[in-house]
Amino acid sequence: MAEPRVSTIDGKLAQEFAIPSHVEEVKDKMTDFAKRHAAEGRRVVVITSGGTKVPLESRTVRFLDNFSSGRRGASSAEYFIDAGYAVIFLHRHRSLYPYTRMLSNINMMDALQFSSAGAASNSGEVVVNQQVLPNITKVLKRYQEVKERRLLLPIEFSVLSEYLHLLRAAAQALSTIGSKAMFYLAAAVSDFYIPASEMPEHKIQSSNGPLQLRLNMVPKILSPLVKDWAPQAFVISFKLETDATILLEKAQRALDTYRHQAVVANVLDSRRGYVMVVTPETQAELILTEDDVKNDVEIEERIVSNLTSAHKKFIDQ
Ligand code: 9Z3
Repeated sequence: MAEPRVSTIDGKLAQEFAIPSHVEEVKDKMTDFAKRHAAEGRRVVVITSGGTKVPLESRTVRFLDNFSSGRRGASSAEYFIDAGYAVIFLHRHRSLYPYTRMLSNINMMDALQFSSAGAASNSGEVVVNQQVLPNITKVLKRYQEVKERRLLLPIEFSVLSEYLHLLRAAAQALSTIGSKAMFYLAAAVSDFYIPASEMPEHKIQSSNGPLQLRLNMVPKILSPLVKDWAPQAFVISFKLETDATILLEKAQRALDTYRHQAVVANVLDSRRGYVMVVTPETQAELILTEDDVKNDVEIEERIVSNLTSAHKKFIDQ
């Protein structure tokens, strides 16, 4: 049998970005996860979330980071599960996580205490204190149901090379379920990196004077993902700008270039209350009103609702 075609990006990934040792194992896990859920009639979404780290030294002391709290990815994961999807959550280590994000303002040590029986001696059973109990119970119920039904598969990355290889593995794993797969690429991914061959091994010395960096361009991974790795999947990228006037044009340009299904376009400062979902034919503005905000409505609920309907149409066609 002929070898599969190796695109230049596949070659570049192998040469310039360290391959994580567990990538094949993770790919098998993702393939099993996708096939099991698709067989049970569920659609499967890969959500990328959080920012990538780009190391400046191979024994890394310093790195460049892309900004993202992970809230968009984590909250979207919950809404996708509510909509009947199974979720592969490819996220930055220690960024916000589905369900536990709702408890992230609680200090665990303040939430726990010894039960009254052991209180005097500071021993015995540890219980959750009454102030946070209702909140924790509510989140725990949802979390445990998701765990029992095995609807969430978490995969972690920290550095850009891990993100790139794991995303490729996810795309290949989900190519087994065709159009039932969705990619929701909300992670904030670096455009620049230092190739392994040009990276100093040891800590850069400040005694050598001011530091000048020359960074290479990261290969545009969306292109092989759409064309080669998961050509039947429904693919959504995110476009982040700080200048609102160029947002729509940049989103449309991305659609023209990569020929995927939609771009969710947002501006850093207003991203919690306003996004545009841009497709080759349509532009939908999703806006939270003051009342929505008062009622704790999150914009991710609207984004996910818009995209799950579009995915259904895509599959039916
Ligand atoms: C986004 O635009 C996400 O919506 C945010 C979410 C990162 C702004 P938070 O995690 O924020 O809730 O704090 N993600 C994509 C960002 C990105 O890196 N886009 C690049 C670009 O726009 C590459 S596709 O050029």
